[in-house]
Amino acid sequence: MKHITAHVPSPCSIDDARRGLAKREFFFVYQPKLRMDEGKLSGFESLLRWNHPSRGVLAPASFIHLVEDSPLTGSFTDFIVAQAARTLADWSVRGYSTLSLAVNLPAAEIGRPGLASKLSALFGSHSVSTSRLQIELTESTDPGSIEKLTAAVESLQKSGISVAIDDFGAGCWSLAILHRLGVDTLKLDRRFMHGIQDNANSKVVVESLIALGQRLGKQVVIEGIETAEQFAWLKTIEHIDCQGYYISAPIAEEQIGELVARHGLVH
Ligand code: G
Ligand code: MN
Repeated sequence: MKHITAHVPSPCSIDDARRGLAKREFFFVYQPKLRMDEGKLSGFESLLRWNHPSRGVLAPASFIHLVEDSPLTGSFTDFIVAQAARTLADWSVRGYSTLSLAVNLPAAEIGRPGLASKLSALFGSHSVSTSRLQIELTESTDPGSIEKLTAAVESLQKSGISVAIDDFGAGCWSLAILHRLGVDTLKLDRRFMHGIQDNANSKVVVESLIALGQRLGKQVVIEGIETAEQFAWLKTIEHIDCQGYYISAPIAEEQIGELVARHGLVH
């Protein structure tokens, strides 16, 4: 007798990711950014998680390599931006209209033709201004040509969307292309904050990178604030945003109200 067995994708393969997306196993957590000199929230970053049926909740590091440069990339981008539009629309209803939301997209994805007009239409349908969306370019994959990337960044900015370089200084391309890429924000890689209290040189590096970003007219975000000492030091620097476990770990959507109540919002 012939047995017919259903095809079960092996765990954490691209087929499994496709299955998980269809089954709504992917969700988002949100990590706040604090405008340090005002002590108020300026926005959140949405971070993808996979509630995997056999492996539990997974962070992007353990699955994003399956998605990037695969036929699934576009579906994930669509999922990420659709959720961002819904979340921002919900925040408007709740009166959090100054909060921005940052999403993470691989540099190669933002060059997708028509992304800017697609986002304008999507945000329009939710009556949300595109100016509340920020795209964080992650440099985990090959960004392709600088000319194409520059053009893609400009077309997003023309549609009102701001663009950040994520994990700035961690990889090889971000410093080399900084003078050519007109991004709005630099997010310093959290490794710069590691052991900063014990090393005078690390402090000089961070201060210099902040000055570099600010002299280029960019908003600077420092990631990876984990201690009271780091927090107290960064509070003395004007107009930077900070993110890290000391302020808050990434939280579920339902906990956002609590955080807004605790810190208040920037104007
Ligand atoms: O590079 P990006 O900012 O997109 O990475 C976000 C990831 O970093 C999240 O998955 C989050 O859990 C983690 N993260 C957030 N804050 C901190 C922190 O203060 N320290 C460390 N080590 N990791 C953090
Ligand atoms: Mn990020």
